[in-house]
Amino acid sequence: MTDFQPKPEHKFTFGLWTVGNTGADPFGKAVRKALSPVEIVHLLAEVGAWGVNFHDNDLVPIDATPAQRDQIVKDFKQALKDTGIVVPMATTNLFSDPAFRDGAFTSNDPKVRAYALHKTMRAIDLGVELGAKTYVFWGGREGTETDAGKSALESGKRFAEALNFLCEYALDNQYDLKFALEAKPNEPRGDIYLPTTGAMLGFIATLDHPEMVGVNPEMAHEHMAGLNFMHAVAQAWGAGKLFHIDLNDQNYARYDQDLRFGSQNPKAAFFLVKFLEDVGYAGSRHFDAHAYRTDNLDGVKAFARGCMRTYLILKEKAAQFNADPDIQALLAQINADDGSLVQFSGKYSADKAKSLKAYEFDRVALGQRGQPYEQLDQLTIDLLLGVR
Ligand code: GLT
Ligand code: MN
Ligand code: MN
Repeated sequence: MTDFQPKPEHKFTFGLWTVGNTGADPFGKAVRKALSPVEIVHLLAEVGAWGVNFHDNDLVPIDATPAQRDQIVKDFKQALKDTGIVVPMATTNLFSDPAFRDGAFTSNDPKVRAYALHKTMRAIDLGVELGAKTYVFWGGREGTETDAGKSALESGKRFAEALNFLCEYALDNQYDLKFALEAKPNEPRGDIYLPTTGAMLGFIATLDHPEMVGVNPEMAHEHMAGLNFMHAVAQAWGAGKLFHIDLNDQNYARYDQDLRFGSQNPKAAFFLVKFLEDVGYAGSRHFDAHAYRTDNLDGVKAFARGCMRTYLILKEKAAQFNADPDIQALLAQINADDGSLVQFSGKYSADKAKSLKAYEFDRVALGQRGQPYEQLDQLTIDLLLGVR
């Protein structure tokens, strides 16, 4: 049993916008005081995080003068130096300003599309200056409420054109940077384009530099779409595209809740952590969530500590699952293979196809084999509930 204390090697990160969340929502004002980026860096160090991520305007207000920008960046760098907190990821706010009311890269207004590129290039420069190696694109306003006036086909082309431009920009500047696309089905738009991680993976293959672009799947976003998050992550991993991950929680079919990691559906969180640890995912574990609106600053710290603690508890549970003799015996039974049809596995050949077509299967016998998934799942539940 470990003490579940976060350490730098766990690569736990938070966005400035996560622990900095003031609790404002569409129905009510802020309930917590806004913390400065420097205060947030110190808070993250206090709770034991490894890194901090930010949108350009989380750090530098959109209307800051160049002199103000320089001072803010200087103070932020000093806070990073004082605490040892690093910046693994950065991103652009392409959703808050009224200019982006109909999207950024997919806006019907070419001036807005040009401004979105301008803003993103500057934000990339800022991220790289602070050490970011991953650059996230979350197209929160890239979508519609009505399809009467915005072409989904044209929007896809515009989005691709923007990403192609920005890949060239990063290459031209010799930035050591990868892009990670984050899907979300809806909110703030009625429908957001490329609504799932699977859709993003298909889209990436159409880009000019697919090798530079991967995904940033978010647990809550896949849950909003009613999907199994771990399956999406597995597909991304299998494609070599898991460049980043946003961990949080979410009740299915609700508004965008961004709950503390593992707080809503610990079983799904367990299988996710088990997956990441089993395959050896080495990137950031970024918690894109925030404290309940009911809570004050102490609650924000409890929230941040809780995300990391739950991850580490589930990591230990995953190791326990892998070492449990009863669980492993069931898994061996489930995956048993007597090798009698090995000649049909693997790559295609004409001979193989011919003999497989001619082979006589005992279909009824195939249908009689059951699987002990009930037993295995109950052992998993016993383990998660702490009686194993
Ligand atoms: C916003 C969104 C998140 C994204 C952030 C990155 S901003 O909070 O809800 O899911 O990851 O732009
Ligand atoms: Mn979210
Ligand atoms: Mn996110």
